[in-house]
Order: sequence, then structure tokens, then C-alpha cells
Amino acid sequence: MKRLIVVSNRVQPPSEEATGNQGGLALALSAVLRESNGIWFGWSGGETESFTGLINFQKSAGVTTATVDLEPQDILEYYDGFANRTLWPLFHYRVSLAEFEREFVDGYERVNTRFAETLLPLITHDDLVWVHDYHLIPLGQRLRERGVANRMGFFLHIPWPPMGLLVSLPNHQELVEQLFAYDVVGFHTQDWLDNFLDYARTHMDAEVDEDGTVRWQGRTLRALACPIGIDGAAYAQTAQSPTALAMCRQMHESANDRAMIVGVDRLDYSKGLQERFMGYERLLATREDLQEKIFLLQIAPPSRANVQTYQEIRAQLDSHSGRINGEFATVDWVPLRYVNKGYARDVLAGIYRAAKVGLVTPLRDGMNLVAKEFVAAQDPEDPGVLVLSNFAGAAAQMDAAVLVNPYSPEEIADALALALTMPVEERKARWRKLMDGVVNEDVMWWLDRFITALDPETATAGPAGAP
Ligand code: ADQ
Repeated sequence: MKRLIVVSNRVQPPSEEATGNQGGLALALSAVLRESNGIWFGWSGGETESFTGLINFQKSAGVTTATVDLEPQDILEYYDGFANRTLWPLFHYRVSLAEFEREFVDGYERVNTRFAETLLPLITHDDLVWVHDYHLIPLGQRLRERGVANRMGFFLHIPWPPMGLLVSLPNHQELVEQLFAYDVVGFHTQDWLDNFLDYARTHMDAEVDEDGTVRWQGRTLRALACPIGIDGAAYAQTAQSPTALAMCRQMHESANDRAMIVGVDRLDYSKGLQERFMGYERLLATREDLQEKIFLLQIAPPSRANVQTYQEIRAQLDSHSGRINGEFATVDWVPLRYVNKGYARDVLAGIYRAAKVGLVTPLRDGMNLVAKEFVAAQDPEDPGVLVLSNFAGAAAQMDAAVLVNPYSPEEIADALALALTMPVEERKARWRKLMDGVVNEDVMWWLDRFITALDPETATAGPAGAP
């Protein structure tokens, strides 16, 4: 088995205590890193006055992490800038929110070069290098320029936009060319993959085979659709842990016989929260019979608070939630509970379990793991209903959910009404199909598929390939 080097913007080391609070992705990566004696490299999240390239090594639960601090200007231009103010909105089809600044591009390139220079001495000739997400697209090329000939893979956790949108990025071709430094490039869905292949074929005149092999100017990469999952079986157990069950009971008590609809998202414009509120508002306005019988719990911890668009959407949601409660609340009923806080994994699982409906309506999402967690947390005898956006990557695997167009308040309202009154037999049948998918195509399945493409030998030798 070859040693694996994982690189991502932020590093999530496993914790020594078994708190059960680690996300599925971090757990799965940690398992392979531990097994292969690998390293997880990335930004510490910390600042330094001037970049030193000094690596902070730590070992936690058998996993070695290697992190570096970044300069304030790097954070501003690379992370807040090109990653979150240019690529994030553009790749989520929101061109009008994308900001195109040469300084951002410079900062992005600079940090990727710094990462490459710092990582280089850690790579030995047989290692597999696996780079994650839009922050680090140029890293592979920077490593190749420095003589790294190892197998290298890249996985994109967000959508890949259609060619017509991508070309609004001034340096679009350069960005795509950089992907050709990798041997394997993975996307969550066939749609994102097709968008990439379309660009390669049409714009770059690359040769594309049926199996996703793409040849361009002497370089060959294998592009594949490889949907990420959660640790489905373990999540289902977490949802039956004492903490989760206590939370579930607490929610039932506080619901006072009212049906709970739950939404859980990072506070981000891609998650369609305003449109979701409009859909719920529409339901309350058109279905008087449901008033006082339901409530929506929206959990949305703030993220990327340094970026102005995020401050704006937060202010808009504050006022929108106030308006909904102002219009519909009664002396003993709050129709919308809006909470800007994060919760521990087991507490969240208990909240999902207490809900009649999981409302997951991003305007665009690479995958969306909340949809899968909601399903895994349900009681098989009395499962809640998943209402899911057509435009989440997860929709491609989860057609037994009630699928909606997240831009349409009417569709959201209709889907909620359907879900709230769905007979138990239909709920069970839909849930069974969804749960089979969540358990079979789980995070280990994803990891194994990607690593098999990168290096079949390691995949079958490691825990990911174990039966
Ligand atoms: P995100 O945009 O962060 O991820 P998502 O896939 O839904 O979106 O993952 C969010 C995670 O954060 C979930 O595990 C969820 O439980 C957790 N979370 C959210 N709100 C929380 C809260 N209040 N308290 C505690 N935990 C909370 C990006 C892409 C996605 C893609 C993933 C993985 O945008 O499309 O699915 O990466 O590839």
C-alpha cells in the first residue's frame, strides 16, 4: 500500500477522544491516512506576519497532520478573495456575485506556490498525492514544475459550472490547464463532469474518450463522477445514541404536538435560505389549516463572515425571519425558529430524527451531506420525509425524495404540504430506498472509487478496499 498525502485548505485531524463528533469525510480520510502512515497537509487557520514555511507536525489518533500559517494578505486574497469571492459564487452559477480582481488571482497563485514549496520535501517517490477542492487547483502543477512525478489526484467538492458561465472568469483556461497536472480529477456528479468535459472538448480541443480519459497537449487525465457519501451505518447508530435520543425527546416535548420541519445549512447564499423562507411563508399564507400545527426549525451557523455578501445575506435572513414571525405568530406559537448556531454531531442527529420533514433546498450544491444525514437519522418505523432541491448533487442519487425546484416558493409550499400529510407506508417506502443508497454508497465507497482510479493496488490493500 502506498503512502497517502492528503492536501486540503483546512485540516481536520481526528480527535484522541472518541467524542463521536467527527464528520464522515474526516473519519474516512483519517482511516486511510492512519493505515498508510500518511500525512494530511494544509493551512492551520492561523496567521503569521510573514510566511516562513515552518510546518507544525502533530499526531492525533494515529494521523499525522502538517500545517502552516498564512500571512494576512494571503488569507485576504487567496481564501476570502479568489476562493470565496470569485470561484465559490461562479462555480455555484452566481456570476453576478463573483468578483474578478487580479490581486485575488495573484494571492491564489502565491499561496499555491507556497504550499507546493513547503510540501515538496515531505513527498517521497512512491507517495500518492490527493488534493481537495477549489482552493488548491494549481497545486498539482506547482508540484510537477518542481519535479514531482508521483500519481496525483484532485477532487472538487463543489459544482463545476457550464462552459458558458466558466468563460466569464478572466483566467478560465489557465485554471483548467492546471487540472491537467493531475492524473485523476473527480467530481460529485455526471452533470459536473459533463460540464468539465464539454469545456475540455469545445474550448481546449482536448480529446475525450468514453471512459473519461482526456488528452490535451501530451497530458492525460482521467475524469470521473464519484459522489461523496456519509458514514451511513455509523450515523444511523449515532442517531440512536443516548444524547441523540434525549435531544429527540426534548424536541418532541418542545414541539407540543406540532410537526417539525427542519433545515440545517451553513449560512451561505448557495443554500437557498431566502427562497426556502419564501416557500414556507407561502405555505403558511395558503394553508390556514396548517397554521399552529407546524413549525420550521432552521439551523444556520454563520460562515465566511469576513466576506460582505455573507454579511448581507445574514442581515436579510434576520429581517425575513422576523417578518414571518411578526405576520403569523400567535401568543403560543412561533412558526419559525431561526438559530445561528452549530451543534454537535449527535445532538444534530437527534434533531433530524425528531423532524417530520427535512427541507434541503440549495440553489446549487456540489453534493449536500445534510440530505444524507437526515435520512440516516430517521426512525425506520416512522421516518420523516426528505424534500430535496433538484439542483443539489445529491438529487442524482436520491430520487425517492420529494424533489423541488428551489427557486419556486409554490413548489416548496406544495412539497411541504405533501410531505406533512404523507401516509406512513409511502414514507417508509421512500425512506427504505433512500437509506439503501446512503448505506451502500457511503463515504468509504466514495473513497475507494477515487483511490481505485488513482492507484488500484492501494485501494484493494487499504481499509477502503476491505470487504
Ligand atoms: P458544505 O457546503 O459545507 O460542503 P454539506 O455537504 O451540506 O455542505 O455539509 C455540511 C456539513 O456541516 C454537514 O455534515 C452538516 O451536518 C454540518 N453542519 C451544517 N450545519 C451545522 C450545524 N448547525 N451544526 C453542526 N453541523 C452542521 C461542501 C460542498 C457540498 C459537499 C461537501 C462535501 O458545498 O456540496 O456535499 O462539501 O463534499
